[in-house]
Amino acid sequence: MKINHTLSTLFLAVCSLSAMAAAQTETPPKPPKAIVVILADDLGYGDLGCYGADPERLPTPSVDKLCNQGMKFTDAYSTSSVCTPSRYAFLTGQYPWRKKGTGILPGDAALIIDVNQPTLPKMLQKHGYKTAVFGKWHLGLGNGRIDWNKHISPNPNDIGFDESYIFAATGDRVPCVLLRNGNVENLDPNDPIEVSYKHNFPGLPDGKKNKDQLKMMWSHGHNNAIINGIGRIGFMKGGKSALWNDEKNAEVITNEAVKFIQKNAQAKQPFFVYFATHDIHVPRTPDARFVGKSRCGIRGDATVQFDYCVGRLMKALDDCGLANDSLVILSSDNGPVLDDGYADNAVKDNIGHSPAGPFRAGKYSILEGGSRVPFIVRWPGVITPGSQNKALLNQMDIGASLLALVAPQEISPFPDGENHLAALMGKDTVGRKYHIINSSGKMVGIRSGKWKYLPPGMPIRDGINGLGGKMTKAPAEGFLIDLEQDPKELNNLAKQHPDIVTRLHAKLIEIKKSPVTVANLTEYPLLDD
Ligand code: NG6
Ligand code: CA
Repeated sequence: MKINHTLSTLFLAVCSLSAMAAAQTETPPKPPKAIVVILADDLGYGDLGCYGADPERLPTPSVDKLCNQGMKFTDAYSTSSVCTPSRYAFLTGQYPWRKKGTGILPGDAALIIDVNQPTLPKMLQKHGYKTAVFGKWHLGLGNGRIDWNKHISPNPNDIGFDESYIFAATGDRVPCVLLRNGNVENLDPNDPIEVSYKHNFPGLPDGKKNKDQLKMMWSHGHNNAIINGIGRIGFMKGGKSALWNDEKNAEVITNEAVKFIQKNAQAKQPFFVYFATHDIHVPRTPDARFVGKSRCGIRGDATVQFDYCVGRLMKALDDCGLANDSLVILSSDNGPVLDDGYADNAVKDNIGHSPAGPFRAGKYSILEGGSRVPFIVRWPGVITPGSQNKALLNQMDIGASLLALVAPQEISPFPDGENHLAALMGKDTVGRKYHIINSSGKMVGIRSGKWKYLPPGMPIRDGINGLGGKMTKAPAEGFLIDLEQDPKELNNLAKQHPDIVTRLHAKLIEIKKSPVTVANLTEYPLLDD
């Protein structure tokens, strides 16, 4: 692929800057045998004991232990306040708003990561890691028209995963089936799957008119197909033997991840796990063992289930003798939400718990609650146990930072992700100079140091009930917040500090227009098997 000469020169200049940054980091430790990224779904900044949740109300002992053994980041962000763009950025190291079509995807969308794009798993593959993803994908599959009854390609294995055991989108979207390496599991060829996001199939009930068939009522949307007594987004026919069991999904996915850990540990093969748990996204369907185990309703119970899964993964690493030879990162794809479309009493039962911690709003918002997420890093022997770090980080930086760990001499192929290995190791407490805050699509603001700025007219969603949140707009002078003094973002200082507004506004425009965007044209083909 040809790249315009001037732009490619600029791109190389940017790359050499990041290579210099890598060189400035102290000699990195020997790469770990295992790298595990646990990415929860819709888990808020305040949803874990180690981030201030009351352990009596919401016990998360396994995550708290992980945190005590490692380092807790206070100022880390998901790249967007909704899933698809957030995960797109995590895997590609590119801001999602640079690319069209990275909004929340339906379950039958085409894969939005180009098979030639650089990705985190491809990079790790290249440096000797076996790579796998388990759980929620939500980045599309195939090229546009999916036949669920055949091998689906491209799939996660075409963008750098050696193994994949996933569901296509979310638990509330059809098809409600699991796919192993691009093939629907347990499918009976005599009962083929058909999926439509436009119309129902003749003779099948929908959740809108057949409420009596629902075991969990919807509050908005989620009234198309009825699968396992739950209304979903989208319609689906057939595939009965392949349907997942909502209550068992977390365990099933964890079993797969544990098997992968054991297999590779036994073979002394370095490996990478992207554990994309569905908890605590809707529909919240924790297994009976976890129901009532929190004192903040079903959302809390799903968090307890998430914590249990984390415990199992950590035990698997320990049992394989990898405790000190594994780098574990735990975070969430976006902020919290109470009512996200099902009448599951999450709002009513939440009393006394603050899902976004000290911050305001949640999922879908450009306010802090939308994308300021828990971020924990554990590597015993390398990272100081029980430490805390206020470095400004973006999940998109994980790729470039891991590259600096596994191949410090190599130039980063990630266009927007920065190398902050030093911060991950606890040697730097500053991190990014600038972080672009993204709600979804083109809704962007900027954070630098303690300042957060949103340009005039920027839509701001408030509240923690998702799409039900009240909408306002940043005023004509812009929206400038001192996050150290005002984590709830109540006091707009734009009029008092026009100089900072001008500087951050210019920077935001500069980054948005940055030629670094062309780096997604870089060929980064998959290695031959
Ligand atoms: C919204 C859904 C919500 C959730 C979200 C995606 C409705 C009314 N709301 O459109 O329930 O599925 O999409 O969540 O349908 S995410 O975490 O994957 O971004
Ligand atoms: Ca999410």
